[in-house]
Amino acid sequence: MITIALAGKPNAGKSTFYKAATMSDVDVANYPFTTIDANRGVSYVRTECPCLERDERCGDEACRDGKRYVPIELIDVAGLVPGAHEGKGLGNQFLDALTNADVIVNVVDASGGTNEEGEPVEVGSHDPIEDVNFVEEEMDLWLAGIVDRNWESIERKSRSPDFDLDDALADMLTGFGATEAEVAASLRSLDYPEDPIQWTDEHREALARDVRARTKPIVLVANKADVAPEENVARMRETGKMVIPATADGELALRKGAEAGLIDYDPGDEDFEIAGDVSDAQRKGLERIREVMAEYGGTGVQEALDRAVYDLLDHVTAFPVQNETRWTDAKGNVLPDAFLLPRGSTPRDLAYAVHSDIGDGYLHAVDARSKRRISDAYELEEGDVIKIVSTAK
Ligand SMILES: Nc1nc2c(ncn2[C@@H]2O[C@H](COP(=O)(O)OP(=O)(O)OP(=O)(O)O)[C@@H](O)[C@H]2O)c(=O)[nH]1
Ligand SMILES: [Mg+2]
Repeated sequence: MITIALAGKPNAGKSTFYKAATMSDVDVANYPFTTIDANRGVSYVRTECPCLERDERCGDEACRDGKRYVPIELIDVAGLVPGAHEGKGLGNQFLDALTNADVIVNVVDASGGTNEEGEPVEVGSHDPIEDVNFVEEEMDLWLAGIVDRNWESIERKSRSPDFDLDDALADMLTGFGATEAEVAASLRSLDYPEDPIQWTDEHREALARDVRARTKPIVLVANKADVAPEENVARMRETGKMVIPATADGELALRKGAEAGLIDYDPGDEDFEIAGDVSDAQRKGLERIREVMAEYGGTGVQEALDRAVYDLLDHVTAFPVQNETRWTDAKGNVLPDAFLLPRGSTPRDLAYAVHSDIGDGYLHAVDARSKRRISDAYELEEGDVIKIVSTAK
């Protein structure tokens, strides 16, 4: 499963985002370091369900009237302060929690109402731009530290006649979630001495920064958009990075309201409708959230997850079925599964994602829309419905 980690300064709203996105009960409070141990849970990215092309909607939890929710793993970690890679704040234990993340969502308090350490200050008095780069910087330097600490063993291995630098570095960096191909691409983009003994700190740091950028891309969430001066969001956007304005608090209120039957709202909707009896105070709160949604096209929580997976990681959703006419599995469930795969994946990759036996026994695949057999080299596209023919059941 794809893993998204929420990182950022203390008190920025990471746990609120997590709570809204997973609907699990975690501590949220207006002071730094509320979260100490990482929270892990299941959340979803939203896409269009192929059932929209058919007469009937799927009608299960994962598909709400054609809005399809595909599971991902979400991690909420302790707040990070500048110098964390050297042990400041809660230190680098939480950086370890980021090792198995595929993508990072950096939750920034765009309101400027918390300082560098996450302590509450007057709204607008801290410049959120300062919080944009330091997460990246801390991750880079933390990885550089790991590379440094492991370098002696690389030097030792380099004395062996069959030493290969690519392989040795790939071995060292797989723990960080880097694939062999990513390490090779990094090395191609850098200038360095052949002999590891001649590498300097600068060489190692350049490698760490490049590998980090390839393996842990970052989406910025401009949180607390409900109280943030508009110019703060605009200035965050001027950095050229992917920025999603959000109100995690607002999303949490909407999800709770929907659960209680007070409103009609599905995560990622741009608006909601009041459907139950609400008090005047509730109505006022909801209308305030609606204003923020109108300004930014939604609460931003679902959008941040979607953009992380579909844009930054460039994944597509494929729907394997057993019956290519009815789009069902053996039990008759319509479009029972959805898999997220990197763009460029083939039907065989999908078969392996379903089960390694199905992958091993892969014979061919059929496009359930055209009912035609598709080639082994076909690259899956968003929303493909695929029947896999395999010797395994
Ligand atoms: N106005 C506003 N406040 C928010 C929003 N999201 C979170 N908050 C508040 O910000 C404070 C911190 O929220 P948390 O979710 O605990 O922050 P955190 O980043 O997990 O903090 P640590 O665990 O200490 O690192 C709480 O008082 C939240 O209610 C938002 O969208 N708007
Ligand atoms: Mg927290």
